[in-house]
Amino acid sequence: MVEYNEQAVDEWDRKVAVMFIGNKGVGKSTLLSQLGGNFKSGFSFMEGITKDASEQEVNIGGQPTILIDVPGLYDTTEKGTRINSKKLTEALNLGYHYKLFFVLAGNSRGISDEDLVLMFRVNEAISDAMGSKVEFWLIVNRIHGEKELQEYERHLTPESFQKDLFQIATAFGTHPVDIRIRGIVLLRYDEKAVENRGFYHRLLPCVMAQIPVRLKVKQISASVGDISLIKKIVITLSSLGLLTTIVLLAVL
Ligand SMILES: Nc1nc2c(ncn2[C@@H]2O[C@H](COP(=O)(O)OP(=O)(O)OP(=O)(O)O)[C@@H](O)[C@H]2O)c(=O)[nH]1
Ligand SMILES: [Mg+2]
Repeated sequence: MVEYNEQAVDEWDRKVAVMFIGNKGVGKSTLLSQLGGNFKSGFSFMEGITKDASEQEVNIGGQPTILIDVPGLYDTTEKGTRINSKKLTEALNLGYHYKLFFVLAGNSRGISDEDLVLMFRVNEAISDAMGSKVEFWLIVNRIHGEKELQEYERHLTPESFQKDLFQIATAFGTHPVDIRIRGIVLLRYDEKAVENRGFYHRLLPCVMAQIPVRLKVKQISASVGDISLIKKIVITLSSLGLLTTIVLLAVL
């Protein structure tokens, strides 16, 4: 008689889901559509375009894969931000094996405060519930021009990102950094690439390489106040950095 281990069968049955997490307008829906989905995208100054989480099943590298599109996290209002946090948390708790990506938009200052605090809040919710490292890929989308691209190539590494996030986590409170960045994809702003799914070949290897994880995530506790708080922290940290440099120079 063959005995089935119900839990093992359940694990086997779980589908793989790709999820792009980021703030509004960074290009999450556009990039998921490049992977074969058909998600609504567009430009909207105040409100995000994607209002609810939605799923579409596609075939990636011969494997049926669920693409999950979610709203951007931070909204201009407290209520909107709370609703988005809830929807994002629910989407992370659907029970799939998740391949996780952070998407951020190219910015002349590297990683924006809004993107950094989003990653901190997601880290916090994951740390509370998982107690182990969870790997993400980082996609920097809409990089404008060769110079900006070179700046990213030169300065942004998984280690530099890890350091930034650790500083923010320390300044915000006590949370350990349980997010690990496996790799970084840099995508230049490109009208044609968006029209003809030209980013597919850049995204596919990362999706294939990413190891799916099972998640149990606590409620993400984002609030609009985070943005002004992080601005203060970043200013304090950079002035502390300046202070250290001045002290070091004085000692030398
Ligand atoms: N030309 C060009 N447009 C892009 C690129 N990436 C994103 N876009 C455009 O940027 C706008 C915002 O993209 P979305 O995919 O809707 O962004 P989102 O992150 O899903 O935004 P929300 O749903 O509001 O959270 C759309 O008009 C896209 O067509 C790019 O690399 N090149
Ligand atoms: Mg969207």
